[in-house]
Amino acid sequence: MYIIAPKIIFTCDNDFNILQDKALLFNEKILQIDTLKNLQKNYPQAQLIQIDENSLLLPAFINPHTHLEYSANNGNLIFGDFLQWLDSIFNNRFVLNEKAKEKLILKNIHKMLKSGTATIGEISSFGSDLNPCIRSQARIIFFNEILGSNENFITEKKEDFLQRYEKSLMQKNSKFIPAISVHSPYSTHPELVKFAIQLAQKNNNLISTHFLESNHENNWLRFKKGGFKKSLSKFAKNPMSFYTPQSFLEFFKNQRTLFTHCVYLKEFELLDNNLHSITHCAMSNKFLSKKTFKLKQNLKYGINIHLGTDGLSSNTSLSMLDEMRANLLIHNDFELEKFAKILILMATNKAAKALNLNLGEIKKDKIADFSIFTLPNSANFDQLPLQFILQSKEVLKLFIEGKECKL
Ligand code: MCF
Ligand code: FE
Repeated sequence: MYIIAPKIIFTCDNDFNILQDKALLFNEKILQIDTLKNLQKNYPQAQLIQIDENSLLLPAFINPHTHLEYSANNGNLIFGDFLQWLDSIFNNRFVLNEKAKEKLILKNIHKMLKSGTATIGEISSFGSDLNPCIRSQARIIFFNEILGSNENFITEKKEDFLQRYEKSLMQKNSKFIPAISVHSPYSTHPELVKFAIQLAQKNNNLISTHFLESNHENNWLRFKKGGFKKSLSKFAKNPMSFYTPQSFLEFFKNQRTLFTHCVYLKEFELLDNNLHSITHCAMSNKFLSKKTFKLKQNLKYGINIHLGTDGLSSNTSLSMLDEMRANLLIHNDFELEKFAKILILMATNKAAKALNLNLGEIKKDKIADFSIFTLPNSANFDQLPLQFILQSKEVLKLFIEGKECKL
């Protein structure tokens, strides 16, 4: 058992309560929150962890959407228009994947840990991220990707997917959670979607899917027209738009799913507030989507919305702090101090709910995933969350399941 006594705690409960001069008693879980004096009196055998006097403790960030296999992108991919980007992905993906060796992926996970992220939702396209993900200190939700629009290759696509998926199932533990990614409605044949969801239901897996990300996808699903027809004709003779937004959502009816992007979603009433959530990737949308996700407006629908960075394929950083700072700049219809609290919850509490994990809050019985940062010199409690986002880059310490990470 350990005790840690920061100056300030962001509990990241729904009301964003902030605690001053309280300490945590923890092992793999948070056991008690009380004054240091009381904890030391009641648990004399617990070891006190030495930290700076002026420190801030908060739940470790959760980034539920990365593409680590694209970590080698260094300007190779075209930003500004989704179909041009997609073309550049097709032309570069094997070269980029070849360059994103285990060492580079581990380096990026390490950077994420340093920036305060303990849980990573990794979209795995090729399976070359499996080893580094297992070897890393992070908690990984490993979303094995399935895609393919040509009906002549369905069997091959299923087999390729199953090989990767089964390999990941063998590694399952509390810090490595196999899951499934249905790439998107424009790239995934209904038979593959059905197949993936059946497997997910059988094995109680989470699903993640890219949905209504770009103007082109919006035109393709709603009006069956636009540039997608030409783009997809490389893969099938006469490409078809398989779904409407409604018919795609219908497949995910009883399935816990993270819908990534949803920039062009209008049918919020078709989402299930208990099982569905939206992963908002503001930086990625800025570069690929043509339009901004209406965060303030969409929060009113009551659906759980959390943050993700997406991969270095459509971002320049995998740090949730950088992503929060980008959100502060991109969405200008919020009151700043309030927005900072909303963003921190979207990187902790809300993401934990989306993934159905016992994380994301500093509360008795939660898993002890938390970070320690230098406390900013903030004038008052209302400014503190905003100044934390603006001033923080790297953790002083990071704990995952109560164990201090080597950083
Ligand atoms: O999230 C971004 C943009 N939207 C869709 N896909 C990707 C993103 N970053 C990487 N990807 C990958 C995706 O996983 O690009 C490929 C898929 O493997 C595009 S389809 C061949
Ligand atoms: Fe993505």
